[in-house]
Amino acid sequence: MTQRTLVLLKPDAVRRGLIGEIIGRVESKAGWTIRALELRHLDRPTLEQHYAEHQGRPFYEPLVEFMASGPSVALVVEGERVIEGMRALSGPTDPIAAAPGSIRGDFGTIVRENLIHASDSEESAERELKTFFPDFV
Ligand code: RTP
Ligand code: MG
Repeated sequence: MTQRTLVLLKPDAVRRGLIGEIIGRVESKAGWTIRALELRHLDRPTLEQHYAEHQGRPFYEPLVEFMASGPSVALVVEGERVIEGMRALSGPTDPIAAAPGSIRGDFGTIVRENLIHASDSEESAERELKTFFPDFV
């Protein structure tokens, strides 16, 4: 089942020089391809829309601040079961709970600064691809 998903390398990943390392892991998965890629400093309206489900939670405001603190890398990745696969490659939200071998497990310690976002379902992927790459999809 070929799918597309929206991936963001968060500002901590860009600041720490981990773009190549993370993209290398994505490219290494058999048959997955990068269909779009851009270094982009995300603005507040985009982030508020992207994280609307978390509005009102205590971590929402610091999360939006962090995500607006520097450039991210936005990607469209296509391939076999890529939505579930990118979530597995990323690891769970808390990097300390993430297994070594996953991106968050190998490089993260802080829950907020957990390096990467990947769409969590087909519905989220469709919505997020429209938000971040409206001309592409
Ligand atoms: P994402 O949406 O960024 O792909 O991450 P996720 O699904 O694994 O986690 P989610 O629950 O959707 O949370 C979104 C992002 O908010 C930050 N966060 N901070 N307690 C906290 O301080 C806290 N909880 C979540 C993380 O950056 C998380 O990825
Ligand atoms: Mg999420």
